[in-house]
Amino acid sequence: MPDIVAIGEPLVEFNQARSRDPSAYLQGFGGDTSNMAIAAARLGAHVGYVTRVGNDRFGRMFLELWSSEGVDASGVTVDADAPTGVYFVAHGPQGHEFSYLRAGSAASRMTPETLPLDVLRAAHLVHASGITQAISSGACDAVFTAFDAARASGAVVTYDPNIRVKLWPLARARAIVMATVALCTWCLPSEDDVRVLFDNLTPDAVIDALHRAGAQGVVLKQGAAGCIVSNGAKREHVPAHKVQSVDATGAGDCFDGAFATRIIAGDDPFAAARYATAAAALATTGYGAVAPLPRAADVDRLLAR
Ligand code: KDG
Repeated sequence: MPDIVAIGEPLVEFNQARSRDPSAYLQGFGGDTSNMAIAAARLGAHVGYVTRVGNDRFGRMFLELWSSEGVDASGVTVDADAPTGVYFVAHGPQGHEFSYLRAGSAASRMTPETLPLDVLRAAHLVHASGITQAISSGACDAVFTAFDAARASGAVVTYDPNIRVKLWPLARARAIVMATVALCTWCLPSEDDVRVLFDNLTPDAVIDALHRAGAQGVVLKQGAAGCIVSNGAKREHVPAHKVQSVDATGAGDCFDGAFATRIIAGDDPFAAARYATAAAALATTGYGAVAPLPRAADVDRLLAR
């Protein structure tokens, strides 16, 4: 049984190519929690993924991808009546922008009843995101059930709010995310997330608020500025590495996968965050969410630089 289990929605990716033709898209793979699982697998963790995919070409492509990446897909169900989701990435002056074709997808038909509870109960770390919760009320309930099961068996719970305002009403997003923060061992928000959750708080005030809401630990991911790690007793800023970034899609997911991998391997959270910061920097050096995810040797090389 896998040590780390992630739950969510995989999306086939069409990423605008940086060619002269803006209508050219490169096909890749995405979906924040699938990205996280693949990142962790590439960094040496034993990872499983829980979702539903359509009985279609894209669903089969994901099953092949997870198999080739060493992600255990025994928690994946093929749904004969709904498609695998898709998203498009466009690149503009404000960075990347996502458009989705995911309403009614197979993954959105997850419910607490469809969860492989045996896989979740055996895991040492369970991960989900606000995107998993935003795709449907059944999937949202499934995250609460999975986190309850993880907490009952003493597993680490990692949670990335990854708030996508296109996917759910703001008031619901804020309410669900803050209710979930109360359940997590490690809350892993980005600066974009905290801008949606709080009005104009300093990073320290954000971390205080997340601890007050019940998070045992917080890592505030600050992109090119690195991250701030707080275990409740101690706080540390981890600077980012300078790399030639071309596309930040999936960098936060890579951080989550690398952080989970090192926590399960026994690192303290500050060392795990240093490692994850290096892994996330490398994830920005190529296009797409999955293709540039680094392997352990790449991260070791950057850390040694
Ligand atoms: O973090 C990258 C993800 O956002 C991307 O792969 C697509 O999961 C995705 C989403 O729903 O935005």
